[in-house]
Amino acid sequence: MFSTSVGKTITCRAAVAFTPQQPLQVVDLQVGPPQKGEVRVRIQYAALCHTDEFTLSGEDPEGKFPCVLGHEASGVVESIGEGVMGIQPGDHIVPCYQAECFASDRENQTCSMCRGYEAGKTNLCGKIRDFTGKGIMKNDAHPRFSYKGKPIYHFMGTSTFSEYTVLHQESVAKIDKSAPLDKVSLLGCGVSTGLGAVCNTARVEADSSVAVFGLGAVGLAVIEGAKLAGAKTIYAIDKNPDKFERARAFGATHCLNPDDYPGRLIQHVLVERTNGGFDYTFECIGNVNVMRSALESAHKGWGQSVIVGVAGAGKEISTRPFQLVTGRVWKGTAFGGFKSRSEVPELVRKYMSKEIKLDEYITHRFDLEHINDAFDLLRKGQCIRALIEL
Ligand code: NAD
Ligand code: DAO
Ligand code: ZN
Repeated sequence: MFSTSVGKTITCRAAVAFTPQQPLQVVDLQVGPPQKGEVRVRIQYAALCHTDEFTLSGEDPEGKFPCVLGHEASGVVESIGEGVMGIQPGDHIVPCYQAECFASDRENQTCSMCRGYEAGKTNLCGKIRDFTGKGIMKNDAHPRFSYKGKPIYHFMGTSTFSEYTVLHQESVAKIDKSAPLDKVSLLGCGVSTGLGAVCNTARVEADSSVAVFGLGAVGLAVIEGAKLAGAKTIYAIDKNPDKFERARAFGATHCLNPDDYPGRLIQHVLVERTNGGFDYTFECIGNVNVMRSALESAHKGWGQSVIVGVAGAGKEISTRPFQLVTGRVWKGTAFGGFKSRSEVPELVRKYMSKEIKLDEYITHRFDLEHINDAFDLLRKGQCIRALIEL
């Protein structure tokens, strides 16, 4: 089906972020053929995540402009470069901003974080990170995108707001072809992150108490994960009360708006109401003040607080050290601790067997030409996941 484009530059529609704080421009973009170790993908669906908006706002120190944003998506492999192992044209895939490298031959060694002793300690991969962080490809240190002869940078090694993108093979999770590509696109970021924060990072146990700060897709997935883990009490906290109905439907047992307690620190309200605080708390906003509230809402002696939200450039967290001396644990998570290429296919299987939700997170659908309308909804807090069909 793609035989005429193989080895050639493709011109396709893509939403380009030329400068921070400006609407994306949907233009005809050139996408070069995949080089050694690369995979060119026809993106089918791409959702908007808060992190895309964060980068477009100019807050992300790694945001390199002009670029193609987008990192939560699904698609079909159009062609592969030399040396790509285990991926074929026609394969259905989920791009993974958090890479994972596999050993395939002597030339394609794994990084130290993906093998042996260290591999059991982290899902972070060091193989292509230096390049994805700079918006370029490892093979020649250039981007594959160009517009009017000028380079357009990649974003998070994914750049999914384009009909075609080029990925390092380390960023490609091959999935079951019978899975609906619209739904499983969400497994590229928000839902996987929330579920993994619960089951991999915190390891929430049955009958425990949980507080979730921020009820976007990530926070809802934390609620879903906590319910699956058998948590007895799940507090859902957000300044937007419109988020409460869905949070309850996902499994929240209590909903709370900090604005209903003027003049009080929300951690004091929560500790009082729960007779000492929670076993596990999750910050899913990216606000350093809320990160402190989440830590201080964790129970003295054993409570764990997980930072999931991404804070603005230069922001720092603080608390009184005595909060940690007295046994609270502060942690963070990237992609929920999942090893992306190995574990995304398993998450797809869980969706197919109805063990996890995805449909319920999709609140809006747009075509690529209307992507800025989707960003407006995200900024106003009016969508959970808006899906762009490409
Ligand atoms: P979102 O914008 O859809 O949801 C955030 C929610 O927080 C909204 O409901 C909003 O009303 C609420 N909120 C904002 N300020 C608040 C406050 N002061 N108190 C209480 N509630 C408040 O975002 P999302 O897509 O769910 O992402 C959440 C965060 O997770 C973002 O920071 C995103 O960058 C980050 N993220 C991290 C990872 C990771 O791997 N660590 C992965 C995906 C997303
Ligand atoms: O330095 O190896 C590394 C990992 C960097 C990527 C971590 C990203 C975590 C948060 C991303 C926000 C969601 C898209
Ligand atoms: Zn690696």
